[in-house]
Amino acid sequence: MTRRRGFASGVLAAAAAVAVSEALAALFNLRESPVLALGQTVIRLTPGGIAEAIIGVVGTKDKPLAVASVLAAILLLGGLAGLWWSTRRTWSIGLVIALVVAAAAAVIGRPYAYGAGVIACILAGLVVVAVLIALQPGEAVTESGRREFLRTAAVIAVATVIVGGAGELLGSRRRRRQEIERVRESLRLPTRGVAVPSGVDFGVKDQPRWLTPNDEFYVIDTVLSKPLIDPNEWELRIHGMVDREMTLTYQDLLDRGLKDAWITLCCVSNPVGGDLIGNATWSGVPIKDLLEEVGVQAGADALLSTSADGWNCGTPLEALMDGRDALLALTMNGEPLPVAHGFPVRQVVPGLYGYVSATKWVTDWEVTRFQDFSAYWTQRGWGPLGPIKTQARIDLPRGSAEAGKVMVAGVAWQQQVGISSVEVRVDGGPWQKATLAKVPNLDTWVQWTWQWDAEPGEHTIEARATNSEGEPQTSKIADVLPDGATGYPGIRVSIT
Ligand SMILES: Nc1nc2c(c(=O)[nH]1)N[C@H]1C(S)=C(S)[C@@H](COP(=O)(O)O)O[C@H]1N2
Ligand SMILES: [Mo]
Repeated sequence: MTRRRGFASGVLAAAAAVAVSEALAALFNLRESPVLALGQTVIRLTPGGIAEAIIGVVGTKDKPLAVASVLAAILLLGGLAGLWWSTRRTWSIGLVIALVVAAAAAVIGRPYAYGAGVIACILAGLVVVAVLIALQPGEAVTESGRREFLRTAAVIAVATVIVGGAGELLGSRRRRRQEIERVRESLRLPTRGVAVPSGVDFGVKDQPRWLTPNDEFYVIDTVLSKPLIDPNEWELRIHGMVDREMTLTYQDLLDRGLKDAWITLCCVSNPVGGDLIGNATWSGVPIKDLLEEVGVQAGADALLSTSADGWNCGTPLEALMDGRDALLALTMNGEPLPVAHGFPVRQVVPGLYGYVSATKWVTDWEVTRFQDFSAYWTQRGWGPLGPIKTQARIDLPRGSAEAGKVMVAGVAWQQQVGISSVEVRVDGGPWQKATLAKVPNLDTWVQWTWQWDAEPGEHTIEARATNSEGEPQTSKIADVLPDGATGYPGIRVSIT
């Protein structure tokens, strides 16, 4: 095996691996292929100054450039693995494993992490090894060996193109997505939009805004591919312990009129200090009105809602009918729901974690009893009821700051109950009252700030919220499983 052939076989192996991972990404309908995840990670890890310099040169071509650099790096490293294959087999395999691990880490590090993405990375690694074995069977350099090499290489190159092309064709889902996106964008729904009430946002630089933009809103669900539902075909079937079964269309909902509400939605998997929480304006039909229309029968205590993808959850009827803004929502921040957030219709129920209430792409309602079913997450050990716990988060400062006046800022929430105060303490010292911003109702998070006279050194800052019933959040540390994390949020800051 010549060095040139060794290198070429590695480049080809890497190209085949990329084609396979792209095709798998299309097959699994991944939001991002491993190559894209790597590209995004490269962008994220590029120091701000360098990124700015690059953008200064290439302008908005920085994203394609990042992807192209990742591809070039993969092919080059593949070449290296090919070069080493016959002489330094362990190095070669180590390099392939390192690449697979890096790609898998990039996939996992992205907000839309899917197990299938990791599988694609591993299969891509196996493809590299398989191609290297095929191209470097280990015979001496002979003229017939050269011909054999070229023949195998040609077959693999053709296979690579076919697999890559198949990935493109599998992209039929992409067309469907574009189609649904067009329908979605053409909808004009009566909604208040993104109006922000006055006094709710301090406007502190670098603090997340009180109203979370749709494209920054966390996305949590179990689907490998988001359901693509045409609102004209959408239906919600309501049945079970009801007096009159009913099937609703999108137009039926519009005809009933939409109600707007600001509601903070939180994931039970949000760790203390985490960002699986967001606040938006939702508009939809009150769930209570619909349940009253169908007539809930005596003895029922749960609404079992199921989405187009088969996920389900049980919500206490009490929470849906006690008059809170529990909505069958059509819009989010003044737009039709984004596909990732449940287009065309989802539920939003203030005061409950999403896993027991916020069914996206909802298509079926069964009025029933908790004792008669076990829903997706409760089958997996999560609590059946899922009320929101009192919690605070510290957003600022991040990492380090200069001595002197330092702005400590964050949010606190307990939807349906409300927050009456937030306190902050430094290095375990006395609790000090933070200033709260306004809130329009009990259902959103509240921003808080506290001016800190920071002295040089390493410090720990903690916060705790007290709810409107005078109950402070517990200091007891609990894991997210089974029904939500507790404990004071804390950050380490180095003051210079
Ligand atoms: N169909 C469906 N709906 C779902 C889920 C899901 O996995 N599938 N996850 C729930 C969970 S756990 C949460 S926290 C919220 C998240 O909503 P978001 O992705 O719009 O932020 O959706 C809920 N609705
Ligand atoms: Mo969640």
